Amino acid sequence: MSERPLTAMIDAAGPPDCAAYGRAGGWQGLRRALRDLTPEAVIAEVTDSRLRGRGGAGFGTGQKWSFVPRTPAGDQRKYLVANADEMEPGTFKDRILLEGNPLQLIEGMIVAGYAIQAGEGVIFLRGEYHLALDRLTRAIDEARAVGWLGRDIAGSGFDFDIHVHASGGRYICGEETALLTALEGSRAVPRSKPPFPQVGGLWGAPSVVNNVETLCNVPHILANGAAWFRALAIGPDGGTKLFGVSGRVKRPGAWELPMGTPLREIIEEHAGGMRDGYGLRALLPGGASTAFLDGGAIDIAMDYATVEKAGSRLGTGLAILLDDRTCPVGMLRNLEHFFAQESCGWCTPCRDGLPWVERLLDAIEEGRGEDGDLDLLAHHARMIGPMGRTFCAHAPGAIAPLSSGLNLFRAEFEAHLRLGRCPHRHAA
Ligand code: L3W
Repeated sequence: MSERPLTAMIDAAGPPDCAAYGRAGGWQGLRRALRDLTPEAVIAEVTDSRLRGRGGAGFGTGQKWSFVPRTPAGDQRKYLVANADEMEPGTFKDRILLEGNPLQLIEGMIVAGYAIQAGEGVIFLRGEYHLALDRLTRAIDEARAVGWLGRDIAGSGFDFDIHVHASGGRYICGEETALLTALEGSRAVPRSKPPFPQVGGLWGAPSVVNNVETLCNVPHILANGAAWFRALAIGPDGGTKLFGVSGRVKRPGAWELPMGTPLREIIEEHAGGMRDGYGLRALLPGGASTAFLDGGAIDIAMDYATVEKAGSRLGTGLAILLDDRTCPVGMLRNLEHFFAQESCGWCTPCRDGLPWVERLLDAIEEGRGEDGDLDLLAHHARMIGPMGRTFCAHAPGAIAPLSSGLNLFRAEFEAHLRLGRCPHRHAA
């Protein structure tokens, strides 16, 4: 039993085939689920493990599965969707799992499909992930050929198959309801919730959408038990997590570590610390749509509750660092440019508000800022930041770095206005 189960089989030689996967411990979780457990017992085991969604929101996985209505045996018009549309800036964890060990995801999907009694699984894959598409397609074909997919899997009477859908390429497709709309062939705009996908999802049928990393944990929970999974973590959550760092560190990358690993250990030991001549100014702990934390907050544990208490969110767990030689206003401008460009345009506050935010940041960074611009930015943040003003979390996610940045970088913002230029750019 590996203490790094998600990445134990990932190496430079490429992904294992079905036989090698089995020799290294694969298929045990699925065998146990199909042979020994009812769907309800699988859900109970996953709930007991404290696995929470690794896409960013951290919703309890077993709880999410439990919302799917039970239907008579044989009625399998339900869907299990793997969200592999990894487009969050600074986040590159699912790619490692997809390219490194696609069978782990496939096994997790079959177990999840059995738990909710779905007949079909879909992998919604980021369009640019060409190598992952190639490896997933091969792995699915091989799994089908040897009987792990298709009818009557391992003599259990359970039928399940998986298809891959390569995304047309918009950030909003990673939002679960927009993803389902895209799969149905329509323009990818989010739907209002409720109904949640678990009761009214793909083609109106009960559907569960889980992140790739979430599903990759499932075979290990079933093979080794919920107590083993809980014990992998430090603190209140279960399991390990792919944590990562980008920015001016010596070794940017991602590593599988216990849930709750101290942020200082991730940055200083695994990422090698800041590059010579650079200090840590602030960081986004879990992707571009999380709030900035001051560099002084480095001594927190990377678990959901602790990061929230510190004023941000664990998000995807891949931190983006801002160093002390890069302009925070310029960084925010880049982030808001991305979010404004990727707004799907469905709700007015998001469609019109984010480009306005971007224009204000452009002006301030280029020395054209005016008195009152900071108040106007704060006003926009209040208008479009709170959940519930828009159909989905895109605008609130976009506003998280802005609101926190306006507080944390107040002096830098004011210096731009006072000097009529970016102090960082001209000092360089
Ligand atoms: C039933 C309820 N189900 C919530 C389910 C819901 C969904 C999950 C999370 O994602 C995150 C954000 C960013 N009854 C339920 C319920 N659910 N209440 O739980 O739902 P929610 O609404 O909390 O979040 P969300 O809108 O699904 C927002 C992150 O996504 N993000 C980007 C992530 C990007 C990646 C990537 O590229 N790999 O992950 C952007 O906002 O962190 O927390 O399934 O159905 N009452």
